[in-house]
Amino acid sequence: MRLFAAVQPPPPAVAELAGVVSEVRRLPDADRLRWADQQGWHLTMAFYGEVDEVVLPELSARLGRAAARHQPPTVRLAGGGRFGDRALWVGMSEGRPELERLAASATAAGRRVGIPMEGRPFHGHLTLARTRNTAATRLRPFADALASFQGTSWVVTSLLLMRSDPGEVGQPPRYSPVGQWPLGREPGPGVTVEP
Ligand code: 3AM
Repeated sequence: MRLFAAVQPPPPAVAELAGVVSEVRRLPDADRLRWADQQGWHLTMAFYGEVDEVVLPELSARLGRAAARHQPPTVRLAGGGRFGDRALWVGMSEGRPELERLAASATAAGRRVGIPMEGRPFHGHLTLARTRNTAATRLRPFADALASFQGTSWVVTSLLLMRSDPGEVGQPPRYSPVGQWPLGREPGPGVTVEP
């Protein structure tokens, strides 16, 4: 299964961002983009790629211990940007150093269970939309429209292990949580890990 570690904004932060995104989606050509489903909005901490299920218990244990070592950071989503004309994202104005450290721990957890981790630097973004392979759409107007966005701050309370499954043709991938661990304290018996 295709896995990555992430943190997710809480419902009020999702609602706030959804309001801004609905404005941005009124721009010309917005319907040519593949907009991420807001239920799956996340900040990626580490990308593991295709991982054999047998690794899941050890990866989960390591992610739980890593999460426990990090105090819950306060983060704020702000501004917009793009990766070339491939992906449109909202950035962060608060909490980036803390999330970068959490991302380093999530990356180390993957490496220790034998996943070949790429050395991509942490960026600190929440992907909102991707362009379709077949249609070249300029993302700059969308990124510009997000430039003045300053979200309300929120506290990251947990680290998630997410599974990514390909969506229908033309649709974004579907993300589902496989495990979730609290930040700053030992995981209790209520932790869910579903292979
Ligand atoms: O939604 P974002 O952009 O934060 O871009 C992919 C997505 O992150 C990223 O993993 C997340 C879930 O798919 N991703 C995909 N392939 C990747 C790779 N080879 C990758 N990140 C790093 N290396």
